[in-house]
Amino acid sequence: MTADVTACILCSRNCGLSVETDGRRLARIKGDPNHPLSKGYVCQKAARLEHYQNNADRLSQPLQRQADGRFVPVSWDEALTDIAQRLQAIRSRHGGQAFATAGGGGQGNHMGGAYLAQIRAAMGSHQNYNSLGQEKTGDFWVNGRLFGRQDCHTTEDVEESDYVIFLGCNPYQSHGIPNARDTLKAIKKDPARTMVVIDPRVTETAKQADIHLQLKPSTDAYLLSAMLAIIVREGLHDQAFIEQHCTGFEAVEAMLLSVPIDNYIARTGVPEADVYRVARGYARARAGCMRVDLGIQHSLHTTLNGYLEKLFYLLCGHFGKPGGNNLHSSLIPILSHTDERNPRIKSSAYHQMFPVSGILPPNILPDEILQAGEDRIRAMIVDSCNPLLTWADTARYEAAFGALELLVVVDVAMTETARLAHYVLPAASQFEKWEFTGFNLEFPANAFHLRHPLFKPFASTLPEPEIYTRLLEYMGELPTSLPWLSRVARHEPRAGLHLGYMAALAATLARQRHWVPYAASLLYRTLGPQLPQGAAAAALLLPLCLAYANQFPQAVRRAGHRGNRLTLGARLFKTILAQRSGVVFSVHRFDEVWSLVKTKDRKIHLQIPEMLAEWERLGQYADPALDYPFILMAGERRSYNANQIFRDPGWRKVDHDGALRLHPADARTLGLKAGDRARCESAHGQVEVVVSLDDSVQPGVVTLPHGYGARFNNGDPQGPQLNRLVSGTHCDPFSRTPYHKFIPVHVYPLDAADAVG
Ligand SMILES: Nc1nc2c(c(=O)[nH]1)N[C@H]1C(S)=C(S)[C@@H](COP(=O)(O)OP(=O)(O)OC[C@H]3O[C@@H](n4cnc5c(=O)[nH]c(N)nc54)[C@H](O)[C@@H]3O)O[C@H]1N2
Ligand SMILES: Nc1nc2c(c(=O)[nH]1)N[C@H]1C(S)=C(S)[C@@H](COP(=O)(O)OP(=O)(O)OC[C@H]3O[C@@H](n4cnc5c(=O)[nH]c(N)nc54)[C@H](O)[C@@H]3O)O[C@H]1N2
Ligand code: SF4
Ligand SMILES: [Mo]
Repeated sequence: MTADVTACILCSRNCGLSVETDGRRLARIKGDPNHPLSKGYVCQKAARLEHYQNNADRLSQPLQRQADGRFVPVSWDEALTDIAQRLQAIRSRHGGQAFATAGGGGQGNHMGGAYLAQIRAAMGSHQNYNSLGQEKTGDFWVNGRLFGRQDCHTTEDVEESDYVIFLGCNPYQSHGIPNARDTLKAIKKDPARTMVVIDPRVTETAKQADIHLQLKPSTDAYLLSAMLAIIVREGLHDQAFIEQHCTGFEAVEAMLLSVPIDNYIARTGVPEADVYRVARGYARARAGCMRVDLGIQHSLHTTLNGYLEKLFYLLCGHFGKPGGNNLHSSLIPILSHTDERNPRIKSSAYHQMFPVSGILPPNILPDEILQAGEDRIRAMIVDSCNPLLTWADTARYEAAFGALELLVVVDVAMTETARLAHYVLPAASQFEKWEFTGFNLEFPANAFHLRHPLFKPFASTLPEPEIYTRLLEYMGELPTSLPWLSRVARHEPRAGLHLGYMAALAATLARQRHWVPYAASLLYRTLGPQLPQGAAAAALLLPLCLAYANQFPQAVRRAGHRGNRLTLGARLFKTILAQRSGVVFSVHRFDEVWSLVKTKDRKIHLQIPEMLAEWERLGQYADPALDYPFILMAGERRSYNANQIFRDPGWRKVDHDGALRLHPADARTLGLKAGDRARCESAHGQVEVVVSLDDSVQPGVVTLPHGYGARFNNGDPQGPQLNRLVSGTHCDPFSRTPYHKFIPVHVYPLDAADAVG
């Protein structure tokens, strides 16, 4: 047994882990007390990571699909030669936009995405589809308008807040906030602090709350409008804050004065007194804070919800202070800024959909492959993503991916998506390579964890940095050796902190401008081999650390790092490489939030015409009058689901079927008992489910977990394949993010004889 440290890869918290390894096994897993953010905290899921590391679906060699559908092993050289040639042919015949990527990183791995982006650059493609485009891009778009750039990302200081609202999120299960269960317990225990949950279900978090507003599904826009209107009409908004920091309040105020408060509250089904109590309580709090997630991002009015939620804390002045909502700085730029009003930003061919933060929405992808005629997407690389199960409309994805001229899947395991690929390329697992994520979203103190490998990769697997660098070389975009840069890196004195190398790199890129997009691979090939312990892939962090320290020298120094203008970033890089449990890289002051606002006047622009127009329309929508007796919330986070990261169903200690939660009164009407099988049918498709009786859901509402339905070891689907129920058009008209939490369905009892085929 060997003791070591790493991090959990199952959700964006990436809690530090202290592990014991036994050969190729993760034998014991506990929280790492030395991790700067999680400080020893873990939830029950981390202990099961051995099922990710070792299971029957792990890939061990490159595979090529034959005409008869069988996969045969091929060498890396054969696979990459053929892929490179086919990509080049598609680029010269149809242009770069005929190529797209999907994924590029999951909950624990963003290293590969930086290298994959280079293939898009080589192809001249802007088509980047990933899962953020099916949940968060509406939010990012609103940030772009309010704060000036779409990468102005907001965070929440839940720990210091005295009035926390959890809106459409269930941190007890999904986490998303630091050390969620401990943090919730601390708020609950403190009589001076208030916890409000706004959720249609009595969730595990709602059970801990002081106040639960159990609204009807997808009525958040009405509830938020009513609360904002109450606040402004009662003069509880923070006029001094608005005057000093915002523009455009008049338009928002005019809208709020016209909101029919009683009517909107009635639509939500929440008792009126509770709505007034929360509006007043939050507005008057010393430090109010809002945490949101899929409950408002996978439900009706997604983008408007994001706008209203942000108005909530901005109008109350709960922004830019301890215990409020804030912006944060980023070491790893996982988001970019692609304002659709800029004529240089390219839209998709068929839907003419614009990217947000550089990301296109998965809901349009099948049409961009199947409907766009000559301008269609013909080739794709899918990395760290399983769209067949995770993106809306499984059947349509099967057709679309089946129609591609070239589909390459880079994954650690044989997935449903991989089964459709021409080439399946086996990646080393996240415990077999250097990894990190860009999920460093904290303010004022922010931390970064570069994880080192615990195990050697399987013989014929490769880490993504090697896969994509080789592909660039096979495509002739980069030479296989760069003797001068390599020599500079090799002969640099240790005390030089790689600054001589950086000057040489800059000189090289000034001469060879077409290599600029390939800086990650250049660093990997030339500086990489000189880094300690084989950390070659992490070389790309050097320029990021230099840029960060250059931009925020005081924040880096406050975090305890030393150095002058030139050396501070390079030292930070060295510390990140050396510190195996993670590093605090910045400590901001709260007033620095204003330097993170990127509008020209450094003010927050409250008036967003598109949102005001949609807000105006809100009053005209009828109650969604439906021919279906139930609303399905498709994609609940539970104790034993973790996206599609685990394939072996044996990882689950409970809820093996991913059961449908059904209210006991509804079960009686339908004649269903716990454990019975049923058919859940939407306008679009159907899945077979096992029923559990549960009075945490409202009558007329049912829920299913996501993360099920994998065909482990080529067997039958384990649990519901949710995305068979959803059409790609069931989405927010603006951001095109899916309405997974509002799917009208029927539930029919199933006889043993008539299984869903
Ligand atoms: N255990 C576990 N944790 C995870 C994951 C996982 O798969 N499993 N996935 C991770 C990922 S990728 C993400 S994005 C996060 C998501 O984390 P969350 O968004 O917190 O998780 P969900 O359970 O999908 O949805 C949150 C809540 O929204 C509520 N809800 C449904 N409809 C509405 C509505 O109309 N209005 C409101 N206000 N609420 C509504 C649901 O009842 C649910 O309690 O979780 C992360 N953490
Ligand atoms: N109906 C419905 N659908 C949903 C949701 C929902 O609530 N309802 N939730 C959505 C949300 S919020 C999200 S974020 C998505 C998540 O869905 P996806 O974006 O598809 O991502 P994951 O499930 O995290 O990861 C998928 C793949 O990464 C692979 N993988 C793991 N480690 C590595 C590695 O080191 N390298 C490579 N190359 N591959 C690796 C795994 O084997 C797995 O196949 O699902 C979405 N789908
Ligand atoms: S699943 Fe999330 S909260 Fe749980 S241990 Fe892993 S990273 Fe931490
Ligand atoms: Mo997500």
